[in-house]
Amino acid sequence: MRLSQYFIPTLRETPKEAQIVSHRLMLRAGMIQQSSAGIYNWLPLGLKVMRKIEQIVREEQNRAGAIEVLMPTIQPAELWQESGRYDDYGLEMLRIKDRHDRDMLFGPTNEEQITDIFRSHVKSYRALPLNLYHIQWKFRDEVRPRFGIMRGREFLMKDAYSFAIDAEAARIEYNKMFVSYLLTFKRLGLTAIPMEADTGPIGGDMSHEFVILADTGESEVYCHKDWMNYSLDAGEVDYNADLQPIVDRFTELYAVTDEKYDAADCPVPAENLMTTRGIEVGHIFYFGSKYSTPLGASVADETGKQCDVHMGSYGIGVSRLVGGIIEASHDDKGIIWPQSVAPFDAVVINLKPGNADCDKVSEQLYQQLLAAGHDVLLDDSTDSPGAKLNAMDLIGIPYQIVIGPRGMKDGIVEFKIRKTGDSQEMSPDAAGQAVLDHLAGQDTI
Ligand code: 5CA
Repeated sequence: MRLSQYFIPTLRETPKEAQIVSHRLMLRAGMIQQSSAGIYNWLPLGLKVMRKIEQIVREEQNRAGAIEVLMPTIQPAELWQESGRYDDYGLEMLRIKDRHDRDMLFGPTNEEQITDIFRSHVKSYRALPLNLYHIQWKFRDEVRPRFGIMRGREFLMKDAYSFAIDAEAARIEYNKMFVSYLLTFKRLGLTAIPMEADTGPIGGDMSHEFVILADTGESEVYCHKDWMNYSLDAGEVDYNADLQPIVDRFTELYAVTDEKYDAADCPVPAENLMTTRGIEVGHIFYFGSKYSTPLGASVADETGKQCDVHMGSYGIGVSRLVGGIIEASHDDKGIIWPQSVAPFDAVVINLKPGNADCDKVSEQLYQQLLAAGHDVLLDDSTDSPGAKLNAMDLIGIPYQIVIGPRGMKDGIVEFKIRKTGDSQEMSPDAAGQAVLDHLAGQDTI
C-alpha cells in the first residue's frame, strides 16, 4: 500500500478527551474516530488490526472444535421474556420497536438466541457436545462508556456457547475454551491470567475472567507473582485428550478479581502477592441449565429420558483487545505492534520522494517485500523527514527501512526495529533481507 493513496489521518496534537494511553494513541494514529459516546468509526488502520485479532481468535476457536455461525445484531424481545432476562437487563439493553410496534433489542449477548437455534434442531444426546460461536457487534448502554473502545457501548465480541449432556461433559467443553483462551492471548502477544470472578448478569456458578495486567485497567486484581513465568505452548495441547491437568496448572496459583478478594483469607503471603490493575479481555462461564430449562432446550439421553442441556458461554472482547494490546505494548513514541496483529508487516520510508535514487531504491524494496507475500506500506508522502519518522514510530509497524538522499550517496539505507529502536545502516539488499529474516522468525513481543 502506498501511503499517498491510503488513509491514515494521524493527529499531531494529543486529544484532550483521551485519559488512557491506548485511547490517545488510537486517536493520534488515525485508527478510530468517535461517532457518539462509546460508539466509534473504525478507520483503515484500526480495522486492519481488529480483523487480524478476529482472525487469530477464529483460528483458535476452530482448532478447539467450536463451529462458527452468525446471529443477527437485532433480536426479538420474546426470547428474552422467555428466559426472564428482558426486565432484569435494565437500562443497559437498547430496546427498539419496529414499524409493527414489535419489541426488538440490539443484542448485548446471545444466550437466548443461541438456545433458540439449539432447541429448534437438536433433539438427541448424539449431537452433543456442540459448541457454536460467532463474532458479532454487541450493544450495551453502559452508564459510563470510557477509555475509547475499551469500554464502548457498541463493541465487537466473540461469543461461544457450548451444549453438553451433563455437568461432567460440560466441564470438558469449559476446559477446551479455557485452554484455547491461553493459546489465543499468547498469539496476540499477551499474558492473560485466568482469574476467579463474579458471573454478573450472565449468571452461573463457575467462571474465569482472563485479565491482562496494565496500570490503566478498570479492575483491581490480586495474583501470585509467579504468574508472570507461566506459559503454555500450542504443542502441549491435544483437544482430544483430558485438559484438566492444564487447567489445574493454570488455576493452582492464586489469581482473583477484586470482587472475589478477601484480605483475611488470601492464601498468598504479602511478599508473593501482586496487587495491580487489569483489563478483562475474556470471560468464560458455566451456568448449567439456567437458559435451557426456561427455554425448553432438552435432548433425549441414552435411555430416552429428556434432559435439559448443560451450557456454558465464552466471550472475548475483540475490539477491546485492540486497546488492550496497545496498553501492554507501547513507548513514549507510540504503539509497538506484536507482529501477529501489526497493521502492516513492514514500512519502507522514502524520506525524499522526487529524488531519483530514493524513489528507485524505495520502489525496489517495496516490490521485493510485496513479492515475498508481505503486507508492506510504502511511505511516499511529501511530509518533512522528521514528521514522517515520528508518524511511523507512532503507528508502530514492527520493521522500518528508511531511505534518504544522504545515505543514497554511499548506497546505504537504515534498517530499524520498532520494538527495540535498534537501527543499522546497510545496503538496500541487506535491509530487504533483514526484514524478510525477521518476519520469517515470527517474533512476538
Ligand atoms: N455471554 C457472555 C460470554 S459470551 C458475555 O457476554 N460475557 S461478558 O459480558 O463478560 O463479555 C465478554 C467480553 O466482552 C468481556 O470479557 C470483555 O472483554 C468484552 N466487553 C464487555 N463489555 C464491553 C464493553 N462495554 N466494551 C468493550 N468490550 C466489552
